[in-house]
Amino acid sequence: MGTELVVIPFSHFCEKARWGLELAGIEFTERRVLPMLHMPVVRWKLRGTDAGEADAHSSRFSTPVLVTSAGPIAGSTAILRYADAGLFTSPEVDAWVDRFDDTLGPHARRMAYFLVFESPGVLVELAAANTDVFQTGLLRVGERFLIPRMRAAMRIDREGFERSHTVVQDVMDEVADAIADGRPYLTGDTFTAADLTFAALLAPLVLPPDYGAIMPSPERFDAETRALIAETRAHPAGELALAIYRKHRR
Ligand SMILES: N[C@@H](CCC(=O)N[C@@H](CS)C(=O)NCC(=O)O)C(=O)O
Repeated sequence: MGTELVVIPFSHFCEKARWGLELAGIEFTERRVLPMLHMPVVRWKLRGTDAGEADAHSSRFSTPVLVTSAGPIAGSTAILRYADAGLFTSPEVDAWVDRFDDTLGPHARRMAYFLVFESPGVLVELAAANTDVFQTGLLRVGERFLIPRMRAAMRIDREGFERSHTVVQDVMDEVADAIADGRPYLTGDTFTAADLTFAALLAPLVLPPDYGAIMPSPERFDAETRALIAETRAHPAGELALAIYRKHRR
């Protein structure tokens, strides 16, 4: 059996792993599952191992999981390290990656889901574009149960959105400060895991054209959301994320 990456296709943590594997030229197939449907699949893939770890924002059975002939590897950073340990060039890089995983990732996700849930039809469109007819059909009938569950699990409401927006802005300002001397990458002249992680985890808010799943176009959202996307893209940290996508994602 070949190497398989279990993903929630539009998830930015999954994009981070997928990007790392593609960049390293590792052959793999994707098993694309919708939120909640990921649970039995990941449980099965991790059976008999102690791989996977819950954290403040995700369960032990979260995606991505890479299933290799040597066993499963759970978590986007472990998969990125497996794909190319050479991207982790210094303790400074490790620290940025940890910071993005712990703050930018969960908070950008909460913002993105909030915006999707406020835009009727977008979640089903995401499923249709990135999974199969069966899962899309299930979502069509189950959406009204799934969305409240996801809202409760990740505290996705207007107040949470505002709080997360502040956190994301703080991280973006920190990134802008780090590159204010004109350096092309977060830690200097070399592209590292910090840059890849930052770009992938900010991606749902800047919607880069080369994202590894089909995402909604900004036109699919209301004026307020389109303004937020434009503002995020124009921020020096948003510009960095888009530049990293342009240079390193194909
Ligand atoms: N720290 C984990 C976080 C992964 C994560 O939060 N994955 C989300 C998708 S964006 C997920 O599968 N959530 C469902 C769950 O936690 O069961 C990583 O870097 O891989």
